[in-house]
Amino acid sequence: LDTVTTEHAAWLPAEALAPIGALRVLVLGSELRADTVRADALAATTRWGGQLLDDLALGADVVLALAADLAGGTEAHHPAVAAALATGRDPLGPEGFAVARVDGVTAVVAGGGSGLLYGWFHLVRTPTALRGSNAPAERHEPAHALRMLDHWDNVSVHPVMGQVERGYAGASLFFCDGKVRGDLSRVARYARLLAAAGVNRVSINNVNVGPDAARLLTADLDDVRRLADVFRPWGIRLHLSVTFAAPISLGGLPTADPLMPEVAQWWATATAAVYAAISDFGGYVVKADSEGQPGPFAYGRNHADGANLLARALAPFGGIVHWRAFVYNHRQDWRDRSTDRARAAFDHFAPLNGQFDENVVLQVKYGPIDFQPREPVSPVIAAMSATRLAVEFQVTQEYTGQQRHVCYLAPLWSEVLGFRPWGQTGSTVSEAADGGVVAVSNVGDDAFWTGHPLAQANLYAFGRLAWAPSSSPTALLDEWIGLTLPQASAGVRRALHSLMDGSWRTYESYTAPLGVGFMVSSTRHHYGPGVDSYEYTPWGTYHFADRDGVGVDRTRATGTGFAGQYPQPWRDVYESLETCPDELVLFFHHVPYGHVLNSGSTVIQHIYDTHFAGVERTDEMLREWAELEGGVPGDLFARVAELLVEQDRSAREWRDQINTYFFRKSGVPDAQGRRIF
Ligand code: BDP
Repeated sequence: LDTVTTEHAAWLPAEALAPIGALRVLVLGSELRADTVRADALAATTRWGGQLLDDLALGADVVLALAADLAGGTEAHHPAVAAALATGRDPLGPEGFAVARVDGVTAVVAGGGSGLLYGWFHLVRTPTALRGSNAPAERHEPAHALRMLDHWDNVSVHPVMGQVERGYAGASLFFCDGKVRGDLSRVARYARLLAAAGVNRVSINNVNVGPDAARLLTADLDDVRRLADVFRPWGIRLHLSVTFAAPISLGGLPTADPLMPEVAQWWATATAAVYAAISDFGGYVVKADSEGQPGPFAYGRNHADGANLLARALAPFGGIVHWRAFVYNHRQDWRDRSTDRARAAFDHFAPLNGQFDENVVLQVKYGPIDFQPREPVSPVIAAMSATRLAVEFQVTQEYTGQQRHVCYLAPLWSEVLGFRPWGQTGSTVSEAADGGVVAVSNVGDDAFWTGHPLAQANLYAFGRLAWAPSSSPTALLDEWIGLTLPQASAGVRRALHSLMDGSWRTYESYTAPLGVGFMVSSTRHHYGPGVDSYEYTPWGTYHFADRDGVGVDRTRATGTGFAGQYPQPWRDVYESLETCPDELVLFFHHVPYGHVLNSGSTVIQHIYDTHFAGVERTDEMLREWAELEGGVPGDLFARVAELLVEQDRSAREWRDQINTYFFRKSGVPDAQGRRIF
């Protein structure tokens, strides 16, 4: 029996457990080893089922047990344990657990060490599971076996991108001065944080692999092992981003051609060395033939050849290669309207469906372009029925306010996960993503972890949605608020909820309109408005605004044909102006400013109205936050207050530039006569 201390806390602050108080916890874990589940987290004691009743007689409030340890029939156990055991006939998976409360005892029965840990976190965030009357037994299993965070951390500071590419929370938690940190105590706390959210995989380095990072695979393996050792007790396996050119840059071979036997041999040897150091290593993440990264195209090979090369090196050890579908030509001729960046991933990958090895996971960004606040779901997801597939989100807020703006993204991810690419009777994106859910991390060495303290909610909600994709984003927000600010009054919690809940749509309202995307500043690294920043560049994200209209014609009839990459019903829904949802109208169609949306408003008036409303809302958010002074910790209050001032300023800048731009292009005045410039 062990008394729980705050050291066992789940989500951020140590006081998260305070409302729970001292509990006597009995852990039955004959199979638990220190390397499976952190010993001090679960205070593992070895007890066999036969002794359980006696132990409970000593007065435990909570019992955590591995199903395999509960010998004998249910009658041999306390009714709480028996009720948990009776939740289903199938054995619990290694991460699954069942929980029940009977006669003042709460029992968690788990399928494996990770399941016990997740069961424990479940109790911490569900205080009613620990107090009061009997509660019906519940069984919890993750919807996705793979719930992964990708870090875009550079080992050395990159001259343009800094230490963390698209990182807005300080420097890397893992690397400092060109190598893995000596002191990994903060990483251990981070691992606990991720486990509390349900994340079970991390890739530690940037998909754009610099020379220092490339060496993690070989010369610096021992340092990678140290990191893996820190993550392992929390049920988290480590992955590495690798460069496709490694056989040349690290191995000294003249080629990285995936069909050359010496190249395959090099990968096999390097991979065997990785597993000799880290037996539960997760696998490789690869960005190939994209934005300057090397890949199979250089040798006239396709991406199945490339992915299978690495997959075969990993297969003997049970490893996976996450092969990213983010492949497009960033040197296109902007005057050539027949090229369309949105088409690229489908054009490259759909013909390869069925050609990937079983341990290849094709990692697909949720939209066809690049993590915009509003995009249709990528058609690649529906095109790869015979390929394992992971959907990729961006928790780091590259295009959604860079952790200076409040932008709670769970509603966006939830919409994507619940979208049905084959129509109402078909599966959801979440169901199609049999290779799991992946996101780019938003964490750094910042004191609040995420720069903007409220951006923590995105990290938390990502993990929870990956575990249970049909969770309500609103409920997850409350869960995060409760765990993060356990001392806050109900009024403060409500205010915080109202500030954050609609913030993604607020952000959308004052930035690029109606799904057109990418009107961001290129010179300021995607922060703030840049109305024509990308319009005449080869990167290929255009809005085509002129005096008559705006939007990208992606129809089959007259445009790039992108709409035809969807199965029915979506190809027709998007093709037709009548049925295309308003929020995506400029993604799929080029329309006159006077075009009347389904909402009844014209495109130009919609632009004016949403941009004025967006700033009204950020003004209000400033006022709402001011009222929370004293209700939340002082450092948190000050940091958020300062950032809300910046958000409000930036929202005004967006409003003024977007409205002025479209007023000058169209010459159409605001119907309400507001001052535009
Ligand atoms: C884009 C980022 C770039 C990343 C790229 C990727 O701007 O920094 O390298 O995505 O996903 O959104 O590889």
